[in-house]
Amino acid sequence: MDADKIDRQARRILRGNDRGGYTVPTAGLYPYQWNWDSCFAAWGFSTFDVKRAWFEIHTLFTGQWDNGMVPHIIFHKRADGYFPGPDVWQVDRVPHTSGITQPPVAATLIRSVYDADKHYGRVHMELIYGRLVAWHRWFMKNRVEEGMAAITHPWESGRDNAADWDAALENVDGSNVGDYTRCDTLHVDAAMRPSKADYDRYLAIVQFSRGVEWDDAEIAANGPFRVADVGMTFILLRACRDLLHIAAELDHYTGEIEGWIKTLEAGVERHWNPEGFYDSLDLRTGVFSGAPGSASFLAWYAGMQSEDLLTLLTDILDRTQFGIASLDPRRQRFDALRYWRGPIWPVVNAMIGLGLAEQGHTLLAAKLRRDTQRLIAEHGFYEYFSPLDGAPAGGSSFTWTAAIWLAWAG
Ligand code: 9YW
Repeated sequence: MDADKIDRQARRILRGNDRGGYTVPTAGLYPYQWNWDSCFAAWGFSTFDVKRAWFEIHTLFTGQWDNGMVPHIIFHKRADGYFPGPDVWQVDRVPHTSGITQPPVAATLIRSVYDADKHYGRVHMELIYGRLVAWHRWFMKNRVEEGMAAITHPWESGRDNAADWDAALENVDGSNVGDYTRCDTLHVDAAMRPSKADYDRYLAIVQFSRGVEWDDAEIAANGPFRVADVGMTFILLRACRDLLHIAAELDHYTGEIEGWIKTLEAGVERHWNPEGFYDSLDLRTGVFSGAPGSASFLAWYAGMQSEDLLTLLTDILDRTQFGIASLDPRRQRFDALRYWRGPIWPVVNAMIGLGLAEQGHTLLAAKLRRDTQRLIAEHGFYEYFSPLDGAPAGGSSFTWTAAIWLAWAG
């Protein structure tokens, strides 16, 4: 392995996906700015161009809504080849955005960028701090129920077609969405993407929320899909801890954030499925999803400890050579190449690995990092990979895979 050469390739990918202040996840398939991809991109940039890293964060927050929500896509300028675009979301603001959010990794990764740039970073932190607080406050007010973070659309989780959503989606009527043309299957093999039935339901949910003009209370009361996402709860809890750290460093009031952390810590307990893992649950029916997926293992990242979970993690790591499959390979619904129903995502490996290292599971963390390193070095900067043989899948020259290489795996 020529690490310097791979480093150079990774930097070239970030530069190549740079559209002048924001980075697209990959050309063609995802031609706009995505929320959590962008935060990972900033982390990657911070290893060689910290000014560019801050720029990425500022452009992301140009999409922030007045209510504090930071949308999952910012449509800065017109681009072809993506559906659903701004005309479908119909959000009345500029820059145009989608109407849903994504996992709030921002506070965590901004803290890392700041660590790489203590001197000039301070002013950026000051500028962005209030925006981060506003976003977290929006989450706590509108999305946190009994301490668990709810998603109103599978896309919000960042794990679009994960098995976690199967039962809840059954209750969404996708039969009246009208005609539409997908673009994702023009770029990538349809067998590696969510199904048509999934897409119909995704659109039905968008049409509902658009119909009530993105009114959070209305969506909470009557929206067709509301699931307490174990990944979202863990990521939000972790982000609140990092926000608290930033607040203390900048000498801001910390009481409100401390309260959020307590609420979410209590919520984490409700995610525990007695089958033996942290799980998502349908807030409309109270039923667990029964899907031990990669998000369950973000527990350590969120600052939790669990011996039971450690056993399950070791079991899964023994079965896959490249890290954590997005669904336990022993489950019937496991599908090695279909997006979030089996494949390994380097970005999730990185979050799990960081958490394990912080919680003292150093050997496991080192293994996960080495496995991810080998995966990327041998197979390239793809979007996701088969846990069975490491076969690459999805988009190529992928921003967050390159970023993870630079900041963690490489
Ligand atoms: C979509 C960009 C995004 C990621 C998500 C991933 C996928 C598809 O691609 O979403 O159309 O939004 O599931 O996590 O942010 O890489």
